[in-house]
Amino acid sequence: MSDYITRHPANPILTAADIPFDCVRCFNPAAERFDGKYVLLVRVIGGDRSESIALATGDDGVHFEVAPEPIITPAPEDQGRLNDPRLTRIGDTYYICYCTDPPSGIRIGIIETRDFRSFRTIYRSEPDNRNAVLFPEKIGRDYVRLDRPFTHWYYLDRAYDIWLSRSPDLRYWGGHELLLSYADVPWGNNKIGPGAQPIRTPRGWLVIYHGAEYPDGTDTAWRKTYRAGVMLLDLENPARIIARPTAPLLSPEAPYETDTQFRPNVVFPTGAVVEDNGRIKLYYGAADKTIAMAETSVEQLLEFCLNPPPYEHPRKHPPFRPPLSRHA
Ligand code: BMA
Repeated sequence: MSDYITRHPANPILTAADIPFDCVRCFNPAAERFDGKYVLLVRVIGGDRSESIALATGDDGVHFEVAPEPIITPAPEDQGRLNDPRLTRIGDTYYICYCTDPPSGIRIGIIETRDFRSFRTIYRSEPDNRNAVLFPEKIGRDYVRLDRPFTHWYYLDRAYDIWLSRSPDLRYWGGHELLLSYADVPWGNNKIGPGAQPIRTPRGWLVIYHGAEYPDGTDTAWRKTYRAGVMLLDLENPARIIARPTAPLLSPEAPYETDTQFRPNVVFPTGAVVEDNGRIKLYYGAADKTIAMAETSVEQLLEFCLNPPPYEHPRKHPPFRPPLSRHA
């Protein structure tokens, strides 16, 4: 509970028990509205560790019914790996950015659909990239996406930043610019990545992202903490950060977020639905096991960005290289 966001009392709103096919964990949902309903695309892990995406629909954004079969399954070259979808509606078309991480490399892809029945893959990146999300409209002449390429060379595999890319047609991507460096996020000394689809407001684009923090310089066991944060980007040039509170928006505290059964201390935001009155439902994976939702509003997030409260993060370990962002 904070001045800026409130967990829903029904959390977790979706668990493995709600999935009508083989599922041991479900989390990291994409979220949108379609045909008058709330739609979640849910990352599902089966008992044999297989991955697929389930379709959940509902009328109130809290209670969902899950379709009896997965609606998206990995392509043969994905070797069973397809996960962490993000949904963006542009006009009448819905675009699903997803990630695949077989041994041949971690890639992002874009699937388009108009009806959540037939799906067409329109783009696959080179390795290594993860966590892509599209802006809901063209900005200038281009479609714009945020993503998180990997920096393996030189910086000891621990320097993951958010980048911005542009495309005339969603198939060919270029104009890559660094948006935010992990080293600028005190609670993200390892990685950051874009989360939910950007939200247009009169003051700028609200972008909810995640940050991962190592307690120290090693990662031999699962000891990272994942939090959600928010920043405000310029409407015309979203590669420019207007405001970014130092404090996280949501940190793992609730029992379903700190649950030790699989990966404790994970809040992983992946989808947001904005109501006509400016209220926002933020959907996120909790402890890589269940799905939770927290409520906020455009007004609250703008207030958080533009009048940020003082915050000092108890840094557990310094970042592995200095900040690089131009606008932080
Ligand atoms: C990230 C991704 C997410 C996952 C998160 C927390 O690196 O793998 O799919 O939810 O870690 O484990």
